[in-house]
Amino acid sequence: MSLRALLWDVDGTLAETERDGHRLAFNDAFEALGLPWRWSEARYGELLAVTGGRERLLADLATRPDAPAEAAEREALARELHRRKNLAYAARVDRGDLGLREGVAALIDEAARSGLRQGIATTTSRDNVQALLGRALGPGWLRHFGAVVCGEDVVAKKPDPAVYTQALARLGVAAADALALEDSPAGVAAARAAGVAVIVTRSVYFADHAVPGATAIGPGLHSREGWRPAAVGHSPGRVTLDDLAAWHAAAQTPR
Ligand code: XBP
Ligand code: MG
Repeated sequence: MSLRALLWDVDGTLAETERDGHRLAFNDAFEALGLPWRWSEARYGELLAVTGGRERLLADLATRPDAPAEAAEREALARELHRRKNLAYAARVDRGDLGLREGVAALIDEAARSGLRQGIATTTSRDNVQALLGRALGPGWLRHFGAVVCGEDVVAKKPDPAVYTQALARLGVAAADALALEDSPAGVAAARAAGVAVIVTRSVYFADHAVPGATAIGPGLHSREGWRPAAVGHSPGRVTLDDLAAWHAAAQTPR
């Protein structure tokens, strides 16, 4: 069992999209529909327990006395808000508000040069992935990824393992030969349920959360410092494929 594929989460892992992108875009959508609601950073952090933007809206609407009482009306409102949120998100990405986290582009590039397969396994939509990666990596971004599995491709979103099992199937790689990169407890649970080892790059919203099942946890790919267990590479600098291969190998060893 050797490391043959990297499976990337998007939101929180490739970029800090939640606080600086989706949250603000949801607020843009509330404003555009003349609604007085706004999600603070803290409230959005609570709502992230619900994966999926439309599902998150429905969870919030269920708590609001000034939201429509009828379930069908709430559904329609959530759909329209979510549609507008995604347009606002794309506009924010397009004007350069959301760059990739440091170390991400270098690792994608290193993995590609080393012949590793790479896939995306995300709860968000293909349009949102296209907006983010098209802007960050350029129009040829898709050539790095043999599988892009998004929220609309599966019946159940994370923590369900479906995005991971589909990505593995499309890449033709066994779960034991892949490593997932995630930031959230739900994402880690999804990868583990698919039998894939996971490393966690802490994002702002999940900086302190317990993440049971992770093979390694650290502050981000930009630095080898602060990782548990420690990265194998001794020089300071970014996390490299050697570090990932060592964590992956350790995860395969029965304890
Ligand atoms: C990401 C999500 C998504 C995004 C918003 O989770 O839960 O819902 O917050 O995107 P993960 P959509 O990083 O674990 O994949 O509005 O397109 O759902
Ligand atoms: Mg995430």
